[in-house]
Amino acid sequence: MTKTIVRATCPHDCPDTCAMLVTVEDGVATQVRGDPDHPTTAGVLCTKVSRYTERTYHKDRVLHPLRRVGRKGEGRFEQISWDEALDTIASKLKEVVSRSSQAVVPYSYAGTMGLVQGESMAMRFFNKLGASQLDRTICASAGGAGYKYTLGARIGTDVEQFQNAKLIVIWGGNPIASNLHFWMRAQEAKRRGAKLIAIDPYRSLTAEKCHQHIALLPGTDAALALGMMHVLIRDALIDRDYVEQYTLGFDQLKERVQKWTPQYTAEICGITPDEVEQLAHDYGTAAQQGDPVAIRINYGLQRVRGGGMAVRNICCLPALVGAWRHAAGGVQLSSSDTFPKNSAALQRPDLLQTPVRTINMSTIGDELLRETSPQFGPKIEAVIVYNANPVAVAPESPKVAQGFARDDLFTVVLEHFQTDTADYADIVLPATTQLEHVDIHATYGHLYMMANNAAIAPLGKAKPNTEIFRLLAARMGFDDPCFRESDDDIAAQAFDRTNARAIHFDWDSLKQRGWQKLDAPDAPFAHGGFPTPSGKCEFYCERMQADGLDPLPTYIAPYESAASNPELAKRYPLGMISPPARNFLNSTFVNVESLRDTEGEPHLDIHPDDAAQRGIGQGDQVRIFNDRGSFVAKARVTDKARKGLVVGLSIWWKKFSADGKNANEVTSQRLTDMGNAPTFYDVLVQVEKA
Ligand SMILES: Nc1nc2c(c(=O)[nH]1)N[C@H]1C(S)=C(S)[C@@H](COP(=O)(O)OP(=O)(O)OC[C@H]3O[C@@H](n4cnc5c(=O)[nH]c(N)nc54)[C@H](O)[C@@H]3O)O[C@H]1N2
Ligand SMILES: Nc1nc2c(c(=O)[nH]1)N[C@H]1C(S)=C(S)[C@@H](COP(=O)(O)OP(=O)(O)OC[C@H]3O[C@@H](n4cnc5c(=O)[nH]c(N)nc54)[C@H](O)[C@@H]3O)O[C@H]1N2
Ligand SMILES: [Mo]
Repeated sequence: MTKTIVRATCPHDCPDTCAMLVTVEDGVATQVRGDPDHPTTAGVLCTKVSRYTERTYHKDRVLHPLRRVGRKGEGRFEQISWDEALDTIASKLKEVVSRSSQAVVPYSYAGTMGLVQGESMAMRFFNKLGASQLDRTICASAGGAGYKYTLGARIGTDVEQFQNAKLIVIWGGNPIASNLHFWMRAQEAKRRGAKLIAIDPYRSLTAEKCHQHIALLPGTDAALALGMMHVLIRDALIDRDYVEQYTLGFDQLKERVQKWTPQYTAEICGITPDEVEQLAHDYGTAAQQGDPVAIRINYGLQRVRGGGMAVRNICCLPALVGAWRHAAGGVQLSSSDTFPKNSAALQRPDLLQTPVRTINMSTIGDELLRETSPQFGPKIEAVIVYNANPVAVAPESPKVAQGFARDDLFTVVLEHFQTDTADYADIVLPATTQLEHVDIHATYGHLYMMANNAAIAPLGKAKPNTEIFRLLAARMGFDDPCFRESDDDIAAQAFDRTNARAIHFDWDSLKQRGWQKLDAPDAPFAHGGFPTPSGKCEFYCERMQADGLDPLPTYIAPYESAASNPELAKRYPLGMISPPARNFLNSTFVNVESLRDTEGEPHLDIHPDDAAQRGIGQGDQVRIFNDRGSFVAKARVTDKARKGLVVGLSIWWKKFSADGKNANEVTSQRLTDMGNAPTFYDVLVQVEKA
């Protein structure tokens, strides 16, 4: 028997991007565990990924190319050969391109975060083809925009510093479920005497374990940050020296926050004035005593109309109190921009001959249902989906499903499994999992470049995304040398070695070692140096004004809330959010039995008063609905959900629920204030016993 240990990287869309050690016995991966030497992984994988072999060897893996034989959505397919599949796709694409190349649309997100399997060969292919570009907005673009306006780039506090903080504000995140290795640091800080505060409308697993939980109304975070700034300035809890040297627009900010008294703030946020006062005082006083104060902003607060502004306002806080002076102070949203990714080499935008339109992935429902028009261009005729499951995850799912059901649409899906989206495909192509291919990773939650070696040979007839697009490129007659590069060739170009942060990057040694930290400073903004046009933290931001936004921090109310839309709230009085379930990764892993069994079935958490008003008891099947659609779930009557709010942990595959639907039946395609992102948590519904 041969037994080897292979260095790999978790590919999933999670800030933690763990270093994995894969045990391979006689060509079979038998165990996946966290690398004990990797500082952020620290030998620990989440429950989901420690079951990665169950997913790779799952009996339902798609291991052959398939052609649809049933109706779209029905899920009946037959096996075909790779030659037949690729010939069918190439001839169909040539036909569509002869009318308009922009009628072809790629649809991908972060099924794998790998730079090789995630973006390289596929992007090159679509650039060369002249397909529509895709704006990849479904997750992080609202907050990303707000962060960049204020601080210049997505660079922040290193996760490895958080254990040294004396106060940690966990803002709009549930790290026990979705950012476990940050939570391990926060726990260490707690043991060393730090205070942990969660800001979340829901008593999540994390909120439950913090010292304090501020359960504000969804979509009101921007207001809370304004209220905090009011108190900090009023009570002189600011770092005058830092503000003077390294920020822009303090006087205008001071005037702006004048009206944001604790009383006014509290009314908007649905909390008490004391909570506003105390939060600001905890934060400002600790900072003034010289203690590191850190904020972990996550994604929960971004999925509402004013999501971008909320992140922007919060990003003003550390500069105001001088928290950036400490390595363990400041704010972390994402570490993405610390990585000097060489996107031009990976994606080859130069292959695109003429300018093309951009389709927003977050409104794919509307996009698929649009006719040809002078404003929007040609009707979409072909979609190639990879690394994504839009029929389950995109907002306003009834329209998404209707769009994918169009008989005159040609759909190809590259997948591991027969997902809700794959059910609508004309051709399904079997893709390899992370154990079967090579990749290199940047991350959004720590500062290590990560390598993934192939642990085992591809199962069945599966091929890596790169190889599939290589073969398609050859059939389309694309002969640029970049379409012949190997996965190793591509990985070797992933980071820009002329950038000081990646000066020591070398693919061959990274592959052997598994991971390597970027050469980045510990306290990135201790002495200012913000990558904004002014070089300062911009309380006042001219770029925002140029983009038609308020240049100063402000509050943008949700589209759908009792306060902002009382008419709608008469019919649909309950807010609804659908954040990630602990045992799923978006819609990935929902089909892994051991994990689905732990989650049970789709649930809806509802406050006892709201349940009683509707005659709903513990465990009742309920119907959740609004003008866009409806879905059913089992009621969990609990005060974890604040009154007026229901919570449906997600993202279920539609086909695993009682009525073949999920939470996205009722979410809307309206977009955020900046970044063109979806507003998944900006939803009013009514609930009734099913
Ligand atoms: N186990 C697991 N881990 C994951 C994922 C997963 O599906 N499962 N998904 C991954 C991905 S793609 C992402 S983007 C991240 C997302 O993970 P997080 O960044 O943690 O974001 P969410 O889970 O969307 O929301 C986190 C918390 O925000 C709260 N929230 C909702 N609305 C608001 C609001 O208006 N204000 C505030 N303050 N809080 C609000 C929710 O109640 C929830 O408890 O996690 C990644 N990690
Ligand atoms: N209601 C509601 N909707 C949401 C959210 C929410 O909180 N609530 N969260 C939103 C967020 S934050 C995000 S990021 C999106 C996530 O949306 P998606 O990025 O679509 O994520 P997944 O649902 O995990 O689907 C990824 C798919 O990629 C496939 N895949 C993985 N690796 C590979 C590979 O190497 N090759 C190929 N071909 N396929 C691969 C997996 O099998 C999986 O089916 O969902 C969004 N939708
Ligand atoms: Mo996400």
